[in-house]
Amino acid sequence: MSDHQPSSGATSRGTTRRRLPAIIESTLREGEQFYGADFTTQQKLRIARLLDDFGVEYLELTSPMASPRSREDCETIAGLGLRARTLTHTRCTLADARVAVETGVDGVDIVIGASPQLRRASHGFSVDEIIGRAGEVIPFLVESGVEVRFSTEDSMRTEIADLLRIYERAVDLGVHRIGIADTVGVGRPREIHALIGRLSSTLDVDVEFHGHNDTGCAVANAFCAWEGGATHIDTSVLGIGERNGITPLAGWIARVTVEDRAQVLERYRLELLPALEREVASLVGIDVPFNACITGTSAFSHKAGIHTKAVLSDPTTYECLDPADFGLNRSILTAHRLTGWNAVRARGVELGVELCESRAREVAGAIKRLADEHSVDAAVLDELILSAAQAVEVAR
Ligand code: HCA
Ligand code: CU
Repeated sequence: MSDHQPSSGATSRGTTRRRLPAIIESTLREGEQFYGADFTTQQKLRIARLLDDFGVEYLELTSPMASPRSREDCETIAGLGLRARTLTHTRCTLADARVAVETGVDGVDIVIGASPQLRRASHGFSVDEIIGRAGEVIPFLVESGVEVRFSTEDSMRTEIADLLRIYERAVDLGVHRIGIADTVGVGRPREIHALIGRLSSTLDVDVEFHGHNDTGCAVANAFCAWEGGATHIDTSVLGIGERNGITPLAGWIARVTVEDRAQVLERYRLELLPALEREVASLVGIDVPFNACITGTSAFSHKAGIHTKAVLSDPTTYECLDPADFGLNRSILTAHRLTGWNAVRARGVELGVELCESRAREVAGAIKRLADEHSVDAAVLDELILSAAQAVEVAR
């Protein structure tokens, strides 16, 4: 049983229960744009199934226009009969939209650059021309019966008046969802909260947020987007994507688990997350970063004596998440100069011996002296504990 009780205040901080946003998992679209990603068909199918088992609500797939293989894979994944809805991502052209619908996906995510920078350097269209294109593509998609999302790339550097004009038209044309993309990771959490708040109070439509992590704000920005009214949040496994990527799935899950653990447990099979992240990391040739939320190697390790003492008596003192929810264990590090006698005694119990306080203090003191000279192997600590216990036995 979990030793984190909801009443402890360590989890479920939200007082009112609001529906969490749906996850649009973009490892198979944004993630393919990561420098180390070059997925084979089999690898894409594997990732799609793992994400579906985990419970994400949507899978976003690379545009079928990207390459012949991209098109075939998109068709194959759309035909798997997964629980997650499948989406593909296309430019705002009728030609792309037609092919997207032919792949059999449940929905199409249209994107077009809207900031002055992208209008100038990417496609050269004015805001009126963007609206004109939307007027061609959205009705076609709506009539095709797919779920339609219309997003402005680089929304955070686009004038709000331009965003409003574009989205008002998109909503009139019948889109199901609009998308705000912080394409260069420049958005501030409160600014995103305000923008999404304004859009969701002005327009009767679902709102998606896609945030890049260039300034380390991707999880905070996604969370503020949800607080502002976003109904859908984009993630990728480990955050992989262009440059240093987007909101990482595990970071998002950590954030919302703290907020509303019960709702997260109802939706997602959290115990599948560590293996999913390890597998995607190995497919793209990286390690899971040590500081990844939940799945990083040090995410649940405790070191200083003051911390370990408290964690041993009540883990919620220094953990806002329960590793057991994710099928993980915490680790109490003991063989170092910051150690404390409580941690030494707890290690003794794991080894099957009981040390009294004064013996445990002696061992802790010995470890500190050794560790001041050189790093101490965990086996050395165990030997010290066992010989201290033996000395007690002999003395009896
Ligand atoms: C891209 C850009 C995009 C699109 C996001 C969206 C971004 O690579 O096509 O569709 O909302 O960050 O703007 O990923
Ligand atoms: Cu992106």
